[in-house]
Amino acid sequence: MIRKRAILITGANGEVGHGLIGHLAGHDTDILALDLNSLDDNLQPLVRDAVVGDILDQELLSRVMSEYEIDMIYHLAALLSTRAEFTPEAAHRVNVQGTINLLQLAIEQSRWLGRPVKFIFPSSIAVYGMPSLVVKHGAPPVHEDLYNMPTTMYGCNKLYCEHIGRYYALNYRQLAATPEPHGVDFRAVRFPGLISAVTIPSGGTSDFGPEMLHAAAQGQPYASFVRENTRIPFMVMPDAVKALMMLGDAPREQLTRRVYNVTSFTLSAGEIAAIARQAFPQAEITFNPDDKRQGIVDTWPALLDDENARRDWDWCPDYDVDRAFDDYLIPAIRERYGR
Ligand code: AKB
Repeated sequence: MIRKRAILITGANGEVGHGLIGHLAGHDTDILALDLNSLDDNLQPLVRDAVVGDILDQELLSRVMSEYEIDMIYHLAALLSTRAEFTPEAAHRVNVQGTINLLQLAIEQSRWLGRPVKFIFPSSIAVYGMPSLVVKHGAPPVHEDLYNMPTTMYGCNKLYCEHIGRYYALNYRQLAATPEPHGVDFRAVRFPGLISAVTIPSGGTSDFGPEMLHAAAQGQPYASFVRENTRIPFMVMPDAVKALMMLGDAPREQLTRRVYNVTSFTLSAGEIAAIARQAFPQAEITFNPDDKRQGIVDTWPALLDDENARRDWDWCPDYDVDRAFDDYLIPAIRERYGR
């Protein structure tokens, strides 16, 4: 075989990447890990190759094209919502042009392979823009097609990438004399706030949840940048990885749409603080809302409707709120910090 077979994971050294590589490695999968930063030592043995580089580097992507036969891409690389607000134009380049670069790679690979390349894309609750707190807290679980009015560059990027992913899957070069023979099998999940026991997020606005928990376990004082009564949906990382895997494995004919909500539980910042204080009595948690970041989280829905994912590909979280903290987060975080 001239080219090495692999699945490509971009943003491989990020939070979701850690969880995904760990899970995939157990399924004897050859992984090509791509990240701006070098892969953590504990992940290196789990991947076939690890490349340090930028998804905006066309020369790098051409080298990937020449060296690897890729039939599946998990495109995780992104600048998250808070960080993107400080450099919105750079976020657009990374989050949108970077995604288009990877979709182009997928199209080219599909021509060589003679079949569609699966492109798994993590979207976000940031694509929603609830018009007011009254609407947010009065709304039933939000369906994918409602309130798609993002107020952040990141949310705009994710919503637009959902649409270009659908375009590459269904309408790419639609006026050409010979239509694209195979194309991209684009599939996306809209993640709620994600909480991992083994990594700490950076640059997100839902990060108050994981930040609070990890600070409490280390006995570090934590001042929440959102109000106590701020409620958004969350999911623990094992369920996020499960959702990506299930969506990727779902037979194409079962999918009635390309973008799906997934969720697990909704908690307020105050409820997370109560759980943290119970588990780590030395926790020093205060609330000092940052009006601007608060304003972002207030536009995100409190409840998500994930009925489409449940119907089309049998989605169901393994971790409800009790199991998430009792069986995963608290025990693993205790072990991580020796508390
Ligand atoms: C963020 O806070 O930006 C992300 C997200 C909600 O997609 N964690």
